[in-house]
Amino acid sequence: MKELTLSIIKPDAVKRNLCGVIIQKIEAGGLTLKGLKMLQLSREEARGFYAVHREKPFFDSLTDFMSSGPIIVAVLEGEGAIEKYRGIMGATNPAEAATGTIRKEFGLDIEQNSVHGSDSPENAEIEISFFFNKLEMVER
Ligand code: FUP
Repeated sequence: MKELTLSIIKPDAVKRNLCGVIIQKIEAGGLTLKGLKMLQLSREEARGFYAVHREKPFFDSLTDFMSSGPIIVAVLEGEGAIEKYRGIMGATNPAEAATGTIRKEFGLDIEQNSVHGSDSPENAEIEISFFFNKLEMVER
């Protein structure tokens, strides 16, 4: 089933000029770009995006990091896009991620792990609408 998911190229990866190679891996993995833009979240916006994690010990550090520099947000489309993209990303902790995954190749640590991807259809819908309106997503 064709599905949509939200991808974020995080500040650590944008800073190191890794946007191109990461998008290359996404496209080579069979996912199609449906929307794409660069922006920088405010601290409050980052806290809103990660609200589900607000009770976690890493919440303050994570949201400071996510608002520390520009990010690229993208809507990806494909067959089983949510699971497919999580496979391309690799495990949350780069040290545990499989060879060839984005997080294994580029992630610095469990916080600065280069990319985000939605983990369920419900969250994909919430996360896509956090960043994109209808005019910013193309039919293709
Ligand atoms: P994932 O879905 O793989 O991004 O992982 P989680 O939803 O478990 O975590 C969301 C984000 O919180 C991760 F991308 C990085 C951050 N995190 C930490 O900073 N420290 C931790 O111990 C766990 C997660």
